[in-house]
Amino acid sequence: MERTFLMIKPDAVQRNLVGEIISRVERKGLKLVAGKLMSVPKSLAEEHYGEHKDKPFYNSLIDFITSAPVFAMVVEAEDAVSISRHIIGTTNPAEAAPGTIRGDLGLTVGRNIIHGSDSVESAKKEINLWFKEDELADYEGNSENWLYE
Ligand code: DAT
Ligand code: MG
Repeated sequence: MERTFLMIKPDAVQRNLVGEIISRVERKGLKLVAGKLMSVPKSLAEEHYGEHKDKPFYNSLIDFITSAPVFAMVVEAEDAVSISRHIIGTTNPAEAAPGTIRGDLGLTVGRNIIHGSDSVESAKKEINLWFKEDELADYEGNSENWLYE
């Protein structure tokens, strides 16, 4: 089993889409391991988006992520990282496929609804950055036999 980090961004929280998005994640078969609504300290936003420090959109990205609460999550599945990137859709909602979270719910790259870790390595890093060990629930899901062969 693999874990990944998802974060419903301020635009989606403000647009009352948290339930819709968690519902899509659950329906896909991803198991919720952790979740919390939180305001993001600037230092956390900067560490999370450190790889984009030199990009022209960096400052507005940090302003956006710290502008209102986010809903941070950890989910688990076989291939959780790539499966969740798949249901999230490509970075720019204007180009994201219909049926994906960004494709169905967003319009512009600066307001693209949700973050998902892009590799197993960054998932580990981001889970550690956003959650304490005791916030992660270790439990047996009830539907595994019907999700996996
Ligand atoms: P992703 O979130 O799909 O992993 P990313 O890591 O390349 O995309 O970028 C992080 C976030 O930065 C992205 O979700 C939205 C913002 N962003 C990316 N490219 C952008 C651009 N060209 N203009 C404005 N914001 C951008
Ligand atoms: Mg990314």
